[in-house]
Amino acid sequence: MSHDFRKRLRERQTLLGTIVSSTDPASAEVLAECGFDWLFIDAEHGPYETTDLLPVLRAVDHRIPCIVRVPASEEIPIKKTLDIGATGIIAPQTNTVEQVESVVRYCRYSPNGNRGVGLSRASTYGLGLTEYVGSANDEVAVIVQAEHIEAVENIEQIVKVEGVDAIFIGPYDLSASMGKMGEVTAPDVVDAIEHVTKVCDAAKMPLGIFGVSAESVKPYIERGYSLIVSGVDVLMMAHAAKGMLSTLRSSNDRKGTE
Ligand code: 3PY
Ligand code: MG
Repeated sequence: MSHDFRKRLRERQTLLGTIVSSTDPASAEVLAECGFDWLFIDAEHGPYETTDLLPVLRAVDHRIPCIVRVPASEEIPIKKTLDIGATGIIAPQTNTVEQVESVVRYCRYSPNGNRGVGLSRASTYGLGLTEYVGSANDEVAVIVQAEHIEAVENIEQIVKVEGVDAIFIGPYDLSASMGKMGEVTAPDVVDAIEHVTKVCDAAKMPLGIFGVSAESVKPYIERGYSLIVSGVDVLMMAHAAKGMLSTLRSSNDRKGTE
């Protein structure tokens, strides 16, 4: 579905999103009602096949941009995800210029790439093929992840790859690649993020980052990051449930002592 997401991203607007990992469309539907600018549908770590993505997109993509993190930065998952109508993709574990260049090629129609041309939901099953192939290169967002120390080392070259719309930092994988599993605030992990930030800022390349809470991503909003991803559907449910239970249990305990 057509959205101005790519344009807003390239203008480096702040775009607030959250991760949808549940394949039940209810999860995306309820989050689409909450006022986010976009949804990050996680087919890398969520249990999604293409057939699970389809009902989620059908439920919400007319009202909110849906960017799908593909299970692998390979041609087939990228092609299928774009053909069912995703507004864009996030490609995980793109550590080298060659990997990033191939992601761009899979996402862009000729002459900018070699995305396969097929009749699919994105082109209204062929009824809108001419319009879709005419606009997709301008509208599909191509986001690659810097989430390994190798990507950090290659970032100066990666930002120069034509057709990349944003770099999305994965602090958890990055920390793991640096021998600091989960220590996303360890000084050398923070330094690596800072290096990516400086290179992207100098190249005017939009940046994104994930954090489990609002607090963890707030500094990045202030730093001018565009793609802000805070929280994961199932984890937010767990936190809300635990918070509610602890409120109920503490009022019950108080009653017991009165
Ligand atoms: C990471 O932290 O590795 C991520 O990919 C966040 O989405
Ligand atoms: Mg990751």
